[in-house]
Amino acid sequence: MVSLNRSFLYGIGFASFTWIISLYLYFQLTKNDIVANDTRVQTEQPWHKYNSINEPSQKYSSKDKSYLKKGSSNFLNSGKLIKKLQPVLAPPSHKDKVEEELMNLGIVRNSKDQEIRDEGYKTHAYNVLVSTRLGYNRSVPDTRNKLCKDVTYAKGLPSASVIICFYNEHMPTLLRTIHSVLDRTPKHLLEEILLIDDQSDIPNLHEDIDDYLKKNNMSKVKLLKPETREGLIRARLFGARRAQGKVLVFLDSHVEVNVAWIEPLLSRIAEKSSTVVMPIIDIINADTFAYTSSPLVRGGFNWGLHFKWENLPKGTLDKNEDFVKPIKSPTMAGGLFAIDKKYFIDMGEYDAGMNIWGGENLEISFRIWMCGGSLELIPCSRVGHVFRHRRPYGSPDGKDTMLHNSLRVAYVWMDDYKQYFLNQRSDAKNIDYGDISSRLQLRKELKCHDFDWYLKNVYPELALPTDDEEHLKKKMPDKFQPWHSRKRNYVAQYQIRLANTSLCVQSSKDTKTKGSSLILGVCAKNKRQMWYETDKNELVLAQLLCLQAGKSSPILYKCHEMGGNQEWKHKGGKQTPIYNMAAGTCLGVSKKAVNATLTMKLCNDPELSNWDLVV
Ligand code: UD2
Ligand code: MN
Repeated sequence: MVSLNRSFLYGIGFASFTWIISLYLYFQLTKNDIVANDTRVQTEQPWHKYNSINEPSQKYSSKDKSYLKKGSSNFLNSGKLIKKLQPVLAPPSHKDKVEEELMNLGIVRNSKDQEIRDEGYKTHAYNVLVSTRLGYNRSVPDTRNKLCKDVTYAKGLPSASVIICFYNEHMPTLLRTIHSVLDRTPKHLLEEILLIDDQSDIPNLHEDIDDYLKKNNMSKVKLLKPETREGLIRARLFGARRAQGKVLVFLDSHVEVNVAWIEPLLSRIAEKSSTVVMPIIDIINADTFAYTSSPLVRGGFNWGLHFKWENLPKGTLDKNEDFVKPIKSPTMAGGLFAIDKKYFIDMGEYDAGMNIWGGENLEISFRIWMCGGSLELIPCSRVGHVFRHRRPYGSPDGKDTMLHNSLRVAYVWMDDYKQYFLNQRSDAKNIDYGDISSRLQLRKELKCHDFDWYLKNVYPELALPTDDEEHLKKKMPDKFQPWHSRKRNYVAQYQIRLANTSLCVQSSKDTKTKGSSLILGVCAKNKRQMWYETDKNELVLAQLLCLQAGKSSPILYKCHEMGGNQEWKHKGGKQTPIYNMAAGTCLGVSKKAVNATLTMKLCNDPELSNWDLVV
């Protein structure tokens, strides 16, 4: 106790001492530039600052003026200091921003970085360079509707077991998933995190995770491993059967949960144990790890039995309160949901005859609705998920497990409607989908509605292949709200000239040809050289196609509006690098000559990667 007090006093003493020094430095620096200090802190840990929960917009919109509004404007508008301070306190100009970006996350500094990045894409299908550099505890923008902040939840919510199964997940990404849960879940609501290693074969991955958990005393996290590779469906079952919590929460192994994510889920289950609830799945860009808000969309499917996102039926979001209320959804995406543990068991858990990946999400969705439960989206609960462009693993026997699993869904749950699926999949004829008798038995015991009931009552908007035009018209038009405005906002227009030359970037073919490369041409004011910058940092040639980073060279491609390889940062004016964060490299050229092809280069060669933006 005494020694504790003493060190406490030393602590205060030390703190005061550093405080005095800071004051001294403050006065010294005022003579020059008092906020330089501030800026330095920002640039050393840039993500710390711009991913801060309260300032979500600072990172991705270089035109954002919110920087000015945050506390500094009054100070700026008064006193003689203003002239001296402004350049530093002003909203980050393109210059500051680019320098920040260049120094951080995505940048490929050398061939070692390039190798890590390339290997990472092969094994994980996302940018591990960025993910590693983000660390384990970044904050994410609070993407909830403002009204969510006023909602209060009852005391005594049930506790949850969070079940995360993984196969060959990238360790820092998995650890960030775990830390986000530990950091943003009230302790008393988190019974445990069950990590199910589905026989990953990355050398030492299991041991390294185990070590990390032990070294950091993370006793709430239990690392388990089934004896064989089970696939995500049976791996989740393996976890669920060992869970101690009252509610099971399933998550993928590359997610980050948002502020107050679990309370609204648990609260809804506490109200009614037969509701299965899902957070809104926000988007973590696989190339940049940018965290962005998802619009409110619900789950549907098509007759190939593929899950799809779709707009909410008209009228779902009429009033303000509708943005915090549960929203019914015909299906779930599969990865992220919470369910009462007893209800999960009574309802027949998962179909353990399903392998590796696919189909289980529609199976559990149909089952919940048809057998008396309901499936809801909870708008105040948000969890970001890394959406990859491809799945980086297959099944051990090379079989199409999605087809195998979908056949089980069709034969157990879809009655005569399964024919629509089978008509689409002629390759399904001779596939052995295993024994489904116990699942048919379950359907009988639970006295479930038939599939016709489901379509009429839960998903009347789904078009049937037999619908005539009139039916289709009734189902489709005006039923859905547009949630994605396609209007493009141009903020600047310029030619891109290689610094100290009279050569400008132009399309190698005409401006309409998708996939064409870029070359240098003698600067001339024609549309093949006219670039339009959008508010999403896209560079659109002649207002038609977007500049897109490739592995070794950029191309012109249809604008996809997802950032990443079509998002370019520069400091404006003259002598600027043009940086693509997804690629981690800069726009460059192999030589200073007419017809030289544009390439993606490390950003450290000003001769061949500095540009003037000529208005
Ligand atoms: C979506 C779901 C996913 C699952 C899948 C259909 C979301 C966000 N994700 O695909 O949860 O429902 O649709 O089956 O809704 N894994 C294993 N063992 C395996 C294969 C995968 O443990 O053999 C793990 C994997 O590491 C990951 C999870 O299962 O944590 C889901 O796999 P995914 O991320 O490849 O699936 P995703 O998001 O494409
Ligand atoms: Mn996933």
